Amino acid sequence: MGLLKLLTLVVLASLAPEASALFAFPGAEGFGRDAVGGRTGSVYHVTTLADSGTGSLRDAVSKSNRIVVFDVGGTINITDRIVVSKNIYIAGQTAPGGGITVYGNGLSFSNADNAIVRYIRFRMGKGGDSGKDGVTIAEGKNMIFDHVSATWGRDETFSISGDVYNVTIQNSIIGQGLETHSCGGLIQTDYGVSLFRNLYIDNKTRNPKVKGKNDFQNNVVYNWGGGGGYIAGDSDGQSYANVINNYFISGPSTGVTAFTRGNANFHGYVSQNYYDSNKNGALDGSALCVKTSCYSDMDIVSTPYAYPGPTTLMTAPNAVTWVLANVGANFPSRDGVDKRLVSEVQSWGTSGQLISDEKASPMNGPGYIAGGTKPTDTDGDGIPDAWEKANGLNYQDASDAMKISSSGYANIEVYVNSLVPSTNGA
Ligand SMILES: *[C@@H]1O[C@H](CO)[C@@H](O)[C@H](O)[C@H]1NC(C)=O
Ligand SMILES: *[C@@H]1O[C@H](CO)[C@@H](O)[C@H](O)[C@H]1NC(C)=O
Ligand SMILES: CC(=O)N[C@H]1CO[C@H](CO)[C@@H](O)[C@@H]1O
Repeated sequence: MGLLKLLTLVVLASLAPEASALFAFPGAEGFGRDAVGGRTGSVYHVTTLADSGTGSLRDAVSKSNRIVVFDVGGTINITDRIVVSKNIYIAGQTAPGGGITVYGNGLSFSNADNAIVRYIRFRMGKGGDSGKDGVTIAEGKNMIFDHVSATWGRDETFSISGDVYNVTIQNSIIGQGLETHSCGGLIQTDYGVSLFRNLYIDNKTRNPKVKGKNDFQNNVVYNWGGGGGYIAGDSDGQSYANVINNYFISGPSTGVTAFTRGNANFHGYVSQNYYDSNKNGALDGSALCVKTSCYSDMDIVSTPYAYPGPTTLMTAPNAVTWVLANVGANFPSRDGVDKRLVSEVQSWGTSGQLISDEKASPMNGPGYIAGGTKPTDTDGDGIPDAWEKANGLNYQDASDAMKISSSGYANIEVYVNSLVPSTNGA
């Protein structure tokens, strides 16, 4: 090989990582971090809490290539399920007031390739379609869910099952699957799911149930029921999972150990997973032994799988502190349901329940979410005047929102991402 050709290759190789280093947003991690959302599309304003029609969330996600911002806050009551198109960035952090809760049925992200979904609550509830999930992904690729609160699924609450490639769920709450199924979710695909810093809570079973290629780090699992906490596969097929620095805390409904139903087909790299089984009102668990007996007969491997892991890995006790302080749709603020769930964990074993009707829960349904007022946006491009002025944009020119900035992100992405933290963990 000639020297020039070699040099060219070296230069190209050193450029390549930078070119691909533009993650979905600053702080996007794991298999789904490359999702591009609506970066090359247009801005769509959600202007109404109505279930359908112009300006509704349903309409917003019905066509691909959109960055969805919210001019209103509050509860969007839906009757039918919402089906999300490809290349959508749902920027829930732009909502005024108390943010956005979607209540009454679930959402499908099947084939919603390149979805970016942040700071929004999906609360399906008993009125949703029987036998359906709160959030479903049955096929598709490159999706990332960040600071999402998903509860009250009638089948699974958040389910990924099928030919699904490269998905991350991070900093999210998955909880209170409704009885009789009461499931956190199946997470089963051979093509990569990352679960980082999530809270799984009050599900009878599948918190989660994992099959395939999976990276499970710094999660907190609380008050799983008799069906199990982390369920390792349990049938044919081969699974390859990292299970690192998670904390499992038993609650009033818990009657089985943290890991169940593993077998020799489930290959797990396990490290420093804490288990507090005594329900004594204090967080005083300790690390599980690194033996198949502590991990329900899974095949324990000695090297971690080289998956795209979290930038900052916390110890399991530190992950509990961080997760409880930051998890879920916590911007502009946490709602009553999430506050209640976090307080259940903080009872360290004495409070929490599995429910069959969200109205019968202590929260009595999704609660009231304040509407708020959106900041002044003269040109209506989704970026408030104040931010445009402070950042060298023209508040009277709507065309600058979708222009790509020197960062590689569209200007509006720089704005929506600036509203919330760009790092995870501490
Ligand atoms: C949605 O339903 C709840 C009751 O479950 C109600 O309090 C709220 O006002 C409804 N929101 C809208 C926008 O209709
Ligand atoms: C999934 O991500 C990996 C990189 O982490 C990439 O090599 C692969 O092509 C992606 N798969 C799809 C279907 O996009
Ligand atoms: C075994 C167990 O804890 N089951 C619970 C599962 O969840 C429902 C509510 O979703 C409870 O009612 C069950 O007791």
